[in-house]
Amino acid sequence: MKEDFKPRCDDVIVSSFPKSGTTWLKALTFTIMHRDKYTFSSHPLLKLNPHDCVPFIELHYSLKNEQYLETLPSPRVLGTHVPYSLLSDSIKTSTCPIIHICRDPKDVIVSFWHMSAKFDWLMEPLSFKQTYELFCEGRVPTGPVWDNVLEYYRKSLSSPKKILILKYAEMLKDPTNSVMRIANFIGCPFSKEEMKSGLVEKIAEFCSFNKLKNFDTKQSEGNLKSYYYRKGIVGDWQNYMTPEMANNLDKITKEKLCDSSFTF
Ligand code: PAP
Repeated sequence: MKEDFKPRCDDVIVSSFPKSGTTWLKALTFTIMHRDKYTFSSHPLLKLNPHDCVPFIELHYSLKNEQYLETLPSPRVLGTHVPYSLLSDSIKTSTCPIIHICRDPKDVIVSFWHMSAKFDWLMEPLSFKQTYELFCEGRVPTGPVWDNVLEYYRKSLSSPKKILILKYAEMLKDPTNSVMRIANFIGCPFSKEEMKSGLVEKIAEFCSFNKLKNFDTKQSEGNLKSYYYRKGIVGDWQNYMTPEMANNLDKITKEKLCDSSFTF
């Protein structure tokens, strides 16, 4: 992927550390970008998981099925969990915008642990404590969670037109504002007429947790709904971590972020 992938100039890339809200961001970006093409009553997301509408670039390379990406019509929305430093130069130097979503590592760990338990055919299930410890050590897929967001964050400071950072908790508080920010960032802002018609709110509602979770989508083996929709809230870590575990992780997070102005 690093050597071979060539973005198109009208691609939009959504990036994230796993379990940070990727599915949601994919649904929002796809719906915003294709709002002239699909009505809500005949929308692909009614039948397809957002991950089937917005494929992960690296997944198709790992399956040796990268040609699939070429078959998608423009403009494409593509996803990646790859850290910024490992992205291809062709993506970094292209004009295509990157939207990065991030989330409090405490909630990421909980979400990740629930997801990993579903992969018992691939790996021995880990206890929550084991998962927590591996996260604290940074020994997790796609690298330490702090480095992942910091790489994108630092780049967004020097190239604000290239990278937009969105925070899961802020998006949950004000989803319509997030819809507007995404639309402005990818260069298709809402017109006055669209805003008056309530389209921004309708898109936020269409991509809300309860809506996406309950659409009667086709469930392929690799894309079961239960992988991507669980609770969709902020603060579920309180049901899994002792105050000591939470304080310890917050301390590590603070240390890792101390050279930056970034907070989750
Ligand atoms: P992925 O890395 O496997 O693609 P990702 O979509 O990044 O997963 O994260 C899944 C989390 O986003 C889940 O969080 P939870 O386990 O704490 O519940 C999932 O519930 C949440 N999520 C999915 N869709 C939405 C949505 N529309 N609004 C808010 N949260 C959502």
